[in-house]
Formats: sequence, C-alpha cells, structure tokens
Amino acid sequence: MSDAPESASAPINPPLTESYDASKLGKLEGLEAVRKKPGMYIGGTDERALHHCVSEVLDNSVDEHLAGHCKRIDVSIHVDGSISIRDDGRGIPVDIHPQYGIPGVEMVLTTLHSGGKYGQGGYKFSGGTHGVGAKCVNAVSEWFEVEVSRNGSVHHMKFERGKTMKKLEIIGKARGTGTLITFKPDAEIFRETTVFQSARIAQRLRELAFLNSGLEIIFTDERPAEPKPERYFYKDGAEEFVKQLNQGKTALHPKPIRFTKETKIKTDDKDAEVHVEVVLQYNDSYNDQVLCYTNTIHNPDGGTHLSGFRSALTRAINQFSKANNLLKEKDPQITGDDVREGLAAVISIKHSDPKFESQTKVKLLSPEVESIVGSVSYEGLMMYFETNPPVGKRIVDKALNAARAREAARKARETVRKGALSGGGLPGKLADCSERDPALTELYIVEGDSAGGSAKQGRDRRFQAILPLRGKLINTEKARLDKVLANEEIRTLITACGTGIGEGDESVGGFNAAKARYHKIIIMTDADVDGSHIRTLLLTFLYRQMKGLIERGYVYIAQPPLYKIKRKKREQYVDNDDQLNRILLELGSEDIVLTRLSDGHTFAAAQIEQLVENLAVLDKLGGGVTRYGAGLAEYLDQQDPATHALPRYVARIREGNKESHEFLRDEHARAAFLSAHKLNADLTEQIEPADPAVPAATPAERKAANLQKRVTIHEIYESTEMTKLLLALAKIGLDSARFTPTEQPRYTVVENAGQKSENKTELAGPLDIVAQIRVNGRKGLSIQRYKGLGEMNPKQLFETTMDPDKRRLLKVSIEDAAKADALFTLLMGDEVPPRRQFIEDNALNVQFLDV
Ligand code: 0RA
Repeated sequence: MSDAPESASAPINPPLTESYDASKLGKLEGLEAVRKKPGMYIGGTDERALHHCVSEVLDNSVDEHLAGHCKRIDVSIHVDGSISIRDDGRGIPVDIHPQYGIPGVEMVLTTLHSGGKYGQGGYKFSGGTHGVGAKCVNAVSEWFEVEVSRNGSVHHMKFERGKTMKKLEIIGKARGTGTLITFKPDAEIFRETTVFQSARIAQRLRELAFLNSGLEIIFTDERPAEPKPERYFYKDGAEEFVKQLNQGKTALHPKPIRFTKETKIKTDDKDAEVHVEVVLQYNDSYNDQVLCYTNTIHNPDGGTHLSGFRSALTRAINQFSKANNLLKEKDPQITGDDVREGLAAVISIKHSDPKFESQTKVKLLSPEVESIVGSVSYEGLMMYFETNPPVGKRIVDKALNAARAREAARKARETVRKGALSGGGLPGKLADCSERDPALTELYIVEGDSAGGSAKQGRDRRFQAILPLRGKLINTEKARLDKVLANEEIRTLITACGTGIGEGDESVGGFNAAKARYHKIIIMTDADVDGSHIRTLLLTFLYRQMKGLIERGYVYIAQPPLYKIKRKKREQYVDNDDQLNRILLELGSEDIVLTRLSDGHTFAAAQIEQLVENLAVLDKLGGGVTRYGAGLAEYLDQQDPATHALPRYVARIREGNKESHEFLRDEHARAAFLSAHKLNADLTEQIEPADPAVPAATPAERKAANLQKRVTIHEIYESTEMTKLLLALAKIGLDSARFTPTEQPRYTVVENAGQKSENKTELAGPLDIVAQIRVNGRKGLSIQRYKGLGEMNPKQLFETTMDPDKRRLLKVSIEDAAKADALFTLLMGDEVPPRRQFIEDNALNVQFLDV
C-alpha cells in the first residue's frame, strides 16, 4: 500500500484547464448531465434505478474484494432513507492529482469519464461500471458523504446534488483503511419513490456473498423499531449457493459437483483473462435452475457461458450413457431439456474484458467463453462420472424419465389444445363478459367460490370476466407438465386465457400471445398467507408457461383494502397501515382547538394539519437518535440558533453501568472530541486508552483486556431531514425553541369544543401534540380488518377492488419476474417451514413487482 504519487493518468474528458476552479466548473457541468439525463447513466428514475444506485457503489467495494483488498462490507439503511456502504478496502486515493490539482477522491466522485488513473482502480475484473458508478450516484443524491481511511487518517468530503459542499479534510486518526459512502437519493430525480426495499437489497447482498466466497457482508435496515443485522458469509461460495437453490428438495448426490479453470486469452489483440467456476447439483424436482454471472453481475438471459455449459452437459451425459450401455433400444433420445430436469447450477465467470449484448448486461456475448466453459464442463463431468459411476447412473435415469415424460406432456398438451378448440370450449366456471375485443376486456382470477360469487354479482359484465379458482392450485414447481395439465383448475385457466402454453408453436399446443382473450389478467386473492401462496403459484405458472403474457404487461395483481373504518356516519376503506395512521391523525385533528399558551394563539385547522404531519415525521426520524440512548426532545434542543442545523453526531459513553452521551455538531466537533479522548476516527466502538502512548483498542481487544470505558460515535444521518422539519414547524408557529417538557404546560388541546363532551388536555411540550391527537383519533372509531375478499359484499368488492376508476392494480413486470424465479423455487419447494416463514415475513409483498 504505497502512497507515492500514483502513476500518470489518461486524458480527461471534458479537457480541464490548469486552474482548480476552472476544472471544477467543467466537472460540475459533467454531473449536471447525469441529472438531466438520468436514463443514460443510471437507467431511469424508477424503483429499479434507485436500487441500481446501491449496486453501483457496492460494485466498487466488491471490486476491492476481487482485487484482494477487502474482507468485509457493511450496508445500512437509515431511518431517513439514506444508505451507507462501508468497506475495509484500500480507500479511495486522497493524494492530489499532479495534473488537475484536486484529490483523487474528488475526481473519482465528481468527474465524468475519469478513466485511467482513478477510474478503474487497476482492477483485473470489474463489475464493469467503467468508473461512472459512484459519481453518477453522487449526482442524483440530495446529499452524499464520503469518509476515506487511508495513510493513518480519516478524510471527509460532502456533496449535495453532485456539488462539493465540504472539501476534503482530515477529521481524525485512522487505524486501518477503507471507504464509507453514505447518500440520500434525491426525490427531485426519483419521483416515483426514494424508499429502498430491504428484501431487494438483501437478496443482492446475499448473492454477492455467494459469488465472493470469504467476503463478509453485514446488512442492517435501521428503519424498523428493532433493527436486526443480517450476516452473509459463505466460505464455500457457489457451492453453498447451489445447496441453497436445492433447499427443500432431495439431492441426487450429497455434494455439489464443482469445476474451475483459469485461462489467459487474446481478444481484439488484447490480453485477457478468464476464470470459470461451475457448480451443479441435481435434485428430484422437474425444473431446472441455472444462474449465470459475469464478474458477479447476473445475466438472466444467459449467453455464451450458458450455451457452452448446456451443450457440454448434454454431450457428457449422452457419452456416459453410451459408454455404459444405459440406453435401451426403445428409449427415446436424451435431449438438452431432459438433462436439465432437476438441475441446479451456478456458472460464474470472471472476465477482464467481457462483451455484453446491451448496457443492462443481461446476456454475455464474448465468443471465446463458449468453448472455455464448454471444455472445462465436459472434462469435469466426464472425470466426475468416471469416479462416481452410481451418481452418473442416477442422473442418466433422471434424464431418461424426463424424456419419457416429455412424450407424455406433448400428448397432454395436444389434448388441452383440442379441448380448447373443440365445441363450446369455454369452461362452465368462467363468467365471461359480453365485449369481444380483447384489448378492452379483463379477466379476474378470484380465490375461492364465495369471493368468486361476489365478483360475478358486483362486476361490470360488459368487459369484466370472472374465473373463480377453488382450493389449492397444483404446485407447478413440483409436478411435471403432464400432471399440471391434468389439473382441472389449470386447464380451466388455460382455456379461459386462450393462448395455449409453453414452448414450441401453436401446432404443438405452444403459446401464442396474439390469441389472448383478455389484455388484463388480474389475480385477486385474499390478503393472508394462503392468498399469497395462491398468488405465487399462479405467477409461477404464468411465468413458466405463459411468459408472453407477463412480457406484454397483461398480468396484474388486484389490491383489496386492508381495513374498513367507521366513525359516526363516516365509513372509509383503507389500503394499508400507513394510510390508516394518516387517517387516525386526520380524524384526531378534526374538531379540536389547539392553543399555544405563551400568547394564547389558537391554530387554524390547516395549520394543525401541517403541524401534525411534520411532527409525525419528526417523531419517526427521531428513531435515528433515540436508538443511541439520547432523548429526541433533548436532541432537538441542540439546534444551532444561527444556522438552524442539528448535531450530526452523538458520542455514547458507557462506563460500567453508567451511561452518558454528548452531541457533536459536525465533523470538526467530532475530530476535537476524538483527539481529546485519544480515539481513532474509523472504529465505531473503542476504548479510551489510559496511556496516551497506547492506541485505542478494538472491541475484541477491549474484551480481551476487560477494559471499562466504551465510547461509540454515531452519525445521525437524519439530522438534515429533521432540520428541514424544524424550519417548517417554526414557520407554522410551533414554539420550537424548546422541546424538553417544562413544568408549566405550553399547549392545550380541546376536543369537541363547546359540546357536552368537551375535553381539555394540557401538554408540556410540542412532541406531545401528536401523541394526544392519535389518542383522540381512535376515540369512537371502529376498525374492521378484512381478512378475505369474502368479507365484502358484491358492491363493496366492486367499489374497492374492481372499479377501474377507483381500484389500484399492480402490473407484474418480466424483469422482476425473472429475478423472482429464484425466489419462486425457494417458495415452491416442499412444504418446509422456511418457505412458510418467508411468505409470512414478506407476504410476497409485491416487492418484485412494478406499479
Ligand atoms: C480508485 C483507485 C483505487 C481504489 C478505489 C478507486 C476505490 C474506490 C472505492 C469506492 C468504494 N470503495 C472503494 N475502494 C477503493 C486504488 C487505490 C490504491 O491503489 O491504493
């Protein structure tokens, strides 16, 4: 790790002049481009692009790991919706660039196309962000903060919407090296949502840990009241990945088969390097799951690595069965489809110069990879069969069974097709609509006969068709196609849709989207575990057999309301808990008189509404402070009268069973605190050394030495948001000079003023206002929770869930469905507790679906 001037750099675009300020101007323009055309740089402004930002930053840390410098990555989502990614890599260079006169870290984070010197960090293999990653994220962040531990110091910089707000500065001593990046996505850019989905991020982190054995990833979502950190660490990476894919199924051989190869090649006259890792294990199911990665990026559409592997597998299994006379005269030919039945595999290649079909890297094109993966797979498999002939025989048996079933399925499909075509055709259970133009019609697939009955009565029969499904649908993951097609519910569904199913063209009963009888197919199930199970089964079936419907955006999920609330004459449907909370506050603010006692001012209704809204958010963000043992009111009272800013850090000091804390205004106050206590800046928990000559101890060292005084410093990421809220509250007239409760009451709330039921409450501080209004909101209120669709009458069902003017439908997107494929397998395996737990935890939260 030398910090001698790092070697000369490639030219920078746009060309920069010699002066620092001039060059800075050029760069700002550069990042403006990202804000103007986010689509070009981060692939849009939707929820996927939002999560893509996390990947961009993360990829840099993973690159550090691939280069052998990083062992651990910590990812935390904070209460205000910002996110931190910390790694223990080398740290982004901080030395001044000889040519441009600015620190490397500033170049890395503000200069577009800064290839060369700081662009790729000299990585052999890289997620391939070409150095645009972190700076684009910087550009689309409301604020972006970086802390680099390098050369024994912690360096700090801060940006807002890509502009440098605080230049690079040393804020303390560093014990090790690494990079900590925290950013809050800008709502001006991400207009749909800026809310990170925990499950989505967790899935990617786990995947990264699987693909990078030995890399430890810790993930904490701090938004719940009691955050539970999760640790992803796999000593045997891809092998454990494959075992995980097979969880809940029976493996045909206990240990996954693994082969690897490292080759040097030439592409376009450039030297390149390719590392291949293939891991596979057969199970007793009827589907295949082969996941492909290039430099840890998932390639859902496969590519040359996949095709090389597939043909090698078919060749090897046929070769082995021939050599051992395992095929009988009357046996059908074993095809590629047959050898993949029950296969779980991960193909992970690292390539120094990979070529992809598109920006999105869904498909690998590099032609040389096909034969490299092909030969290592063929040789590996033949070697394995030679040393494990019984396993080889089991695999051949399995493939033979598949070949026979394929015949049976072809016949079954034909009957289904004939059934659909021959007279009358449509199933009796289907209540069809009168409109004949598919572009105008919709099919509701409804869970249960009783809800089906209500839907039939409530619907608009001109364009809404209803298909009730009774009981449990067959599990398409666990049954072969011929069995699936024998299932009554499935046949009804296929006939109703009119498209046919599966691969191959229509003449063999294959899928044809042009024949779709409805352009909206809406899944309507109960909001409980069984409902999500049925929804998942339906999606699995549609994804595997009628993918074209999802691709065309024909598949939707209905969202019935979760509650009905009643107060006096008022009745209202409520979609979710957030909305319920909002309504409680709304109801609680109705007919109240809120008085500020200092001067007798009473707030207007509109002001109360705004006060309550802001105070409720403040209360929620307060979790970012209270979790460290400090009180919210006490914290808010630290507001700087001049700048209005709130402290950014809190130091927590624990000594025996005594605990205290100290707020630290900014990074300078933190630096002063650290140096006064002789502490490092890059360790979150350490011991104040008794002897100044001794460096501060890590938690492990402290434990060993049984030291007493523990000091932890925490950044309060929520401070920016809370400062904004305080300003808004002051404008509305809240006396926010003091939040700590006082002896004398400061506000009064009078409910039902002037009526018999008038009720007056005195409040000691501004934070009590929301609590009081919530209590008020619940008075006289009845809340009914809808467990099932059947609890609504036909009229209610139509009004809440089926009326095109009022309903909210979620569209199922194919990209997300492809990602969810792995999940389907986890969900659809045997009836094991983890699956049920998973459904309960996530209620298949539509987290993989687009609105
Ligand atoms: C440029 C050059 C080097 C490292 C990095 C960037 C780097 C970037 C990020 C972003 C997040 N974590 C990171 N870690 C490192 C090479 C540094 C050297 O040669 O010492």
